[in-house]
Amino acid sequence: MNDLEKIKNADFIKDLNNEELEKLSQKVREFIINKVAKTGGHLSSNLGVVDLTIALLKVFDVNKDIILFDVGHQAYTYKILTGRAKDFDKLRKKDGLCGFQSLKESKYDHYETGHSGTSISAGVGFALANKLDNSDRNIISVIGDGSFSNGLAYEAINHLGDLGIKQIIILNDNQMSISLNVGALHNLLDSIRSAKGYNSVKKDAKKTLKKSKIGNFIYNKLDSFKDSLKRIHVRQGSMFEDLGIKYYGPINGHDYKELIKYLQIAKEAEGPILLHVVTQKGRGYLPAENDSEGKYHGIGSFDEKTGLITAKTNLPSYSEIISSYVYNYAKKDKDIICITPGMCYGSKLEVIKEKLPLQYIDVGICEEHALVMANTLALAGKKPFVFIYSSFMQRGIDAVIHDIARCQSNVTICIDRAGFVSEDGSSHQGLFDLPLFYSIPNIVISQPKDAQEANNLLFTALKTEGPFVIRYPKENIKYDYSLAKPLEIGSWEVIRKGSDIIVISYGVFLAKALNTVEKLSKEHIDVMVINARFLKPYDTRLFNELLKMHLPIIVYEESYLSGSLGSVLAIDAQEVGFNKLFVMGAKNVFYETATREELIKEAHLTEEDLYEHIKRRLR
Ligand SMILES: Cc1ncc(C[n+]2csc(CCOP(=O)(O)OP(=O)(O)O)c2C)c(N)n1
Repeated sequence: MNDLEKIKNADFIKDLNNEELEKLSQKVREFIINKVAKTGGHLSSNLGVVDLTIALLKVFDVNKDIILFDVGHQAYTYKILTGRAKDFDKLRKKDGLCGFQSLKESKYDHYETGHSGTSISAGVGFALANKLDNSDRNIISVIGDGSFSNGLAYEAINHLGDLGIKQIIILNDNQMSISLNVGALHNLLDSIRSAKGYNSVKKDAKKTLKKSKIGNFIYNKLDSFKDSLKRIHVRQGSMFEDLGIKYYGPINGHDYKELIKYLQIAKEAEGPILLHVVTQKGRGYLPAENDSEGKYHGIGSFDEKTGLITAKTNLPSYSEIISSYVYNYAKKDKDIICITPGMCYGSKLEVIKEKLPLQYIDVGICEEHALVMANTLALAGKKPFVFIYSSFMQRGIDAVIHDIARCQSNVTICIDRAGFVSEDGSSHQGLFDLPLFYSIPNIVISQPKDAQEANNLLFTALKTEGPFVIRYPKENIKYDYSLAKPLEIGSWEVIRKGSDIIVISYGVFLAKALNTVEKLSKEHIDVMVINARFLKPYDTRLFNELLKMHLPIIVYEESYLSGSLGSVLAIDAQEVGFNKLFVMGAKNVFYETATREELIKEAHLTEEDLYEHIKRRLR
């Protein structure tokens, strides 16, 4: 058993000196690299905050104080040192350790995390409760510079600065979001970091003072002077000061002496305070240190020695396929603008970024802004494509309703990771987008069954007036390229004729349905299969014809049941007195960490489940 696995709580850290803390850092880094190489996980972010986390645990009382990690993806050291090292073999596995901070997992986790930008708001709530309860519990929000670009963080800062209550914000600035960070704020932090301000002033002061005996005395004795250098000479930090939040920085996030000193200052300070801590993403693991793309941010299993990622399949992902088609269209049409809210690597937009820089925009982790901006780009005659994960789309839903749909603008929204999502747990499941979108007027919602249909839908989106959504799951599929054909909006496709029962499905579930149907055909059960590639508007003409066949109909889909295509079809079928339509979809619960296969099984949506369901309806 590794020493770290014996740790029950973090109290022992209080007794360690700086040298021992360094050794602990080393051990924790080795442990993280070793475990993540096997399980996969958020490697680089975690390696960067090892020292900062240990310093936090040294200065603060984890039994009383609240430490909130924004997104929560960088909380591995915190988990290890609060008694969870032994669970790391099951990191991000079913019934194992969550990849983020999670209330259910430990009494040391005080919040449910997974999405970016919540930590300061959540901290304000706890800080207000402190005030009401006269509690001296410290509230510490640790937020990365990528997440700091999120509007939610500023809403909270705006409130906090005005409240003036005690809350500690640690800005963990590693210059990276998933890949290199973007935006004016990033530039500002950049200039603070490299400011001659702090570093050279400190050096100049040292040089000048050390020239004389008395100066030397002053330099050594006036600790407060050295402290104040960090604040006074970094003019840029005044943005926070002007908002009522004390600023200290930049602080070396790998120097225990410096970290502990400033954390102590923060602990003793009155009112809100922000420590700007500079860390190195991927620290201690060369391939991760040298990675500017984001490959080692969230990674599958890899070879610890070489850093090479263990490939599971040679097939491309839907994300790769969609972005390659869009790239082909964008090459020929300068009005196509590809927009990502901080997810270049995940959405596989690297080629577009590199080859068509004028048609590529990364707004940082700002989903609402990405969508509202796309809306006016469209109103101004451009053809924006917004690439966004289903779960992060939740952030932008008002922008779709209030802005895009009401303006009926030509925005294409490519919803990645729609459906069940492996490993990341409840915060990242893509099950809400369809129910959230379905009730929005003026919007086309589609899902391709394969790569060719994805291309057809993208082509159709380009030819269609108004907002157009194409959703696709986190799956690898066969790539093929043939010329795209425009599809009639709302049209479904009869994949297979049959006389016993009808299955309506779409996306990758269609292939599962066809496998089941194949099996049933050997038992002489003849199933009709429909590809409902347009979820909205749907094919009313074909649907009415299906109803007239008076066969049982099963809608088999990868979405929550409430608000799914099936639920809408059931209502419409009932209107005309048809009551043999049944829907197989996800139950209305939060699905936790597991693989896609396990989640589909848990939701009773496997091919076998469909087989049983069909047999039951025919009894
Ligand atoms: C709302 C939302 N959008 C996107 C993401 C995906 N995401 C996870 S971590 C991350 C980068 C965070 O960067 P930063 O806060 O600087 O932390 P670092 O990983 O660099 O430590 C992103 C974009 C998310 N979790 N939540």
